[in-house]
Amino acid sequence: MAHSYDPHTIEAKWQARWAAENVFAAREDLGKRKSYLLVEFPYPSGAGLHVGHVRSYSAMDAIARKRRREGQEVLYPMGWDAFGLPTENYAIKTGRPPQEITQENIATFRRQLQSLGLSFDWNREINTTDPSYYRWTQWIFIQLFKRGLAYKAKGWINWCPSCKIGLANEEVVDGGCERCGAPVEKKEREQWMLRITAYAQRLYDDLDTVDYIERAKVGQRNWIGPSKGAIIPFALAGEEGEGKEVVEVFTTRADTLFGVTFLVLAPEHPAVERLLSSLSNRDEVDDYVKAALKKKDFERTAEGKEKTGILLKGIIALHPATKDPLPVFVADYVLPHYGTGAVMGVPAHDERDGEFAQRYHLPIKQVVRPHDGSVASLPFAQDGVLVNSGQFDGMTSEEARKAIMDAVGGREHTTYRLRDWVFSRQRYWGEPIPMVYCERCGWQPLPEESLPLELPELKEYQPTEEGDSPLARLEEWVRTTCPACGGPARRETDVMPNWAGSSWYYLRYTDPYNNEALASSEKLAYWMPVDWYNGGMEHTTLHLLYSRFWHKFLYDIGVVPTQEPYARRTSQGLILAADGSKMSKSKGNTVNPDEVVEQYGADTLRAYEMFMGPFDQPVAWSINGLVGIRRFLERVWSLLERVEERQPSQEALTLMHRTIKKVSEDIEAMKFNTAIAALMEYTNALMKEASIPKTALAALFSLLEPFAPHIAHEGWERLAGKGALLCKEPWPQWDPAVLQEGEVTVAVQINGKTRATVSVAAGSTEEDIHKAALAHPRVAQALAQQNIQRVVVVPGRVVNFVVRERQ
Ligand code: ANZ
Ligand code: ZN
Repeated sequence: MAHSYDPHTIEAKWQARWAAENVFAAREDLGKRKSYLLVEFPYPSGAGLHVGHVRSYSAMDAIARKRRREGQEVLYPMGWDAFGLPTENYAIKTGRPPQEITQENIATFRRQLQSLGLSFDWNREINTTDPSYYRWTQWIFIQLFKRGLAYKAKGWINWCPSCKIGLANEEVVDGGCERCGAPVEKKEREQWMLRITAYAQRLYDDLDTVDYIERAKVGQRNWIGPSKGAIIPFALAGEEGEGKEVVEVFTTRADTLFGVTFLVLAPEHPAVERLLSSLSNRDEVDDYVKAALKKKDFERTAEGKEKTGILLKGIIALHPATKDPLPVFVADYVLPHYGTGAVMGVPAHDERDGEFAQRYHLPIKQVVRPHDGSVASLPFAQDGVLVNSGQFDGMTSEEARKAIMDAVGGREHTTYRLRDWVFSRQRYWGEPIPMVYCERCGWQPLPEESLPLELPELKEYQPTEEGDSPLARLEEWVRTTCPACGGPARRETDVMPNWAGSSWYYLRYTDPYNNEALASSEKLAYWMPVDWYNGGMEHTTLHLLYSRFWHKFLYDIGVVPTQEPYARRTSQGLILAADGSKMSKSKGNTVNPDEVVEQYGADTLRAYEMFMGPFDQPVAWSINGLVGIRRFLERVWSLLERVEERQPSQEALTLMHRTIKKVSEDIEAMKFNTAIAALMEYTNALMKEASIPKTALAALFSLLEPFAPHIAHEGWERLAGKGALLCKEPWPQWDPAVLQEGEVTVAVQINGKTRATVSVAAGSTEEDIHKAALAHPRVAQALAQQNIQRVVVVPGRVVNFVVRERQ
């Protein structure tokens, strides 16, 4: 066929035209409704673009293209989250500068994205490794520091001995390094920390104000994990009754205080080290503590794992109400960084304490019984009525929690599972932390006017043997003067983690060239918040939470106009390999988008990824599916040969309006697969016509544009005349009147007896008629107790449910 569908020519032509006319540039037009649509910017790895990126980006592109044509001012930007370990590891291996490797990878990613015809506003491209960008990342860090939200602390960090890097808790997966899988160890180190816990409650509460996919909300809530309880002081004493110190415990069950028969400290609890000298078994304790530090949290707390501990000989605790002496243990099932790192042991009501008491033959004292007076098996972990609790007997757990807390000088406290954010990496390829240390003045931020503090160039990117950043070898860079007193000082050599640049990037897109501020308040006022953010579920607890934290902080200091960065969050499902397994480079089962574009065309790839299954569900790659979409586009193309200037039939017109309605609604609901199915149905209906009415075919190209923009533009231009530009045309409207006229009434029968009538669109499929009938309340009720054996549909007339009565 002379005019056969040739995606390569068409795609190159339209990409060039869109770029030349800058058609996707976003402007701050106050007269228009704005729509800020965001997708997660990629890490430009050496592997190139993944088909998973394409799924997310094509989906948002469909929405962006539709909304522009509806008259909205759309910002749909793209950039590079380019600091990170893989590039750095590659630099170590090859000796080439990460800057250079990054530029190459970015060039590949940009070319790949542009070959897909995504309607990004390329004028706003950003790159987190560009000094003009990370200048503002450093600026934000200094603001955090000035307000006490960035601090240096010695702590036990997760340490990957193979990557030689400190890891955040969330980067430890099943006890192994998220990147290389090596078993993670504990190491004590000075680290920069960000006090995200200061925002824990707001991060939790304000989830109620945003529209996030439910599993992202649940994920964040669990991650923040607030737990309301009380802090209760226990005085420690030596053998002779001499006072030692006061240990505070965190408990959610202050009502069980009279059931406390021992006290437990985490091995890392600071009191343990202070008490060591007064213990008669200090060696034994010391050994236990050292062994505990080697274990991972999950090994210490795993359910069913035998609880171990060591009695601190020579020390007792005093029960705060009864003043009875209680034994004190260290035990590794108590974690250092939860609550206060100390627990009151209530074996009758807490499972773990119960196991521990059994193992060490400690008394078990029941102080709560069930409300109904029944005998409870221990441990009894529910609320109930107090017994054996002196003046508190007879109170409910609820009442007693407050009464007992007040009686012993306790206070209310909420503990969070969320930890402060480890913000140091002993590596090179990250933002330099703009701080210097002066013996006289302590940690001082660099003057803001001096930013950016640029990453110096190196010859060697390997961390030092001690696990310090390679920057530590640059003595002449490290040595500097104190901004406060002018005396000698040393620069911080740690760099920021790879989550830093992505914590505020969506703000920079609004004003990417600003040299006075991270973005102007006018631009921020126009564009913020992001109206719709789509990305992967794997970023729910890290990136999404970190960026919400920074945003709230920036709001507090008056930099951004909204409390939340993202009004709405959706998530695409994973694309799996053809056999349903996870795609991975090591398994060699990845699909290279370049090859698909080369073989089938960008429109086929894009439309296929939108058609492959429900957007939020995982789905396996299928060559057959891909080929099916290519055939569909060829069918659409072939319709051009039979166009005629004529009025469409009533039936074709009805179907056209029904398709406009369906596609419009489905795009906003991210039901891209059913939108494309409707376009296929419409195409098949047109195929049956002897000639194709021009308006009907124009509507098809118009509706196809969000999914397959190149063929749609080409088809449109052929119908509308040379130079016509579909993306500047208004989005088609459906006419409710046409849809009404096109309705037919169908009788709904049960075993041949008419029970109701429903009206459906003319030309509805059997399935649609079936569904409409079932949705009728009278029919639904009549069928509720029945076994449907068979459904007979006479399109446009009758639907008959053949049923057998249930026994
Ligand atoms: C006494 C008690 C009695 C407790 C009882 C529970 C039931 P959630 O709900 O997860 O916040 N706990 C406190 N700090 C701990 C730590 N650092 N390591 C391990 N366990 C710790 O759990 C709160 C409960 O976990 C606290 O309440 C404490 O045990 C324990 F019938 O105190 B409870
Ligand atoms: Zn100084």
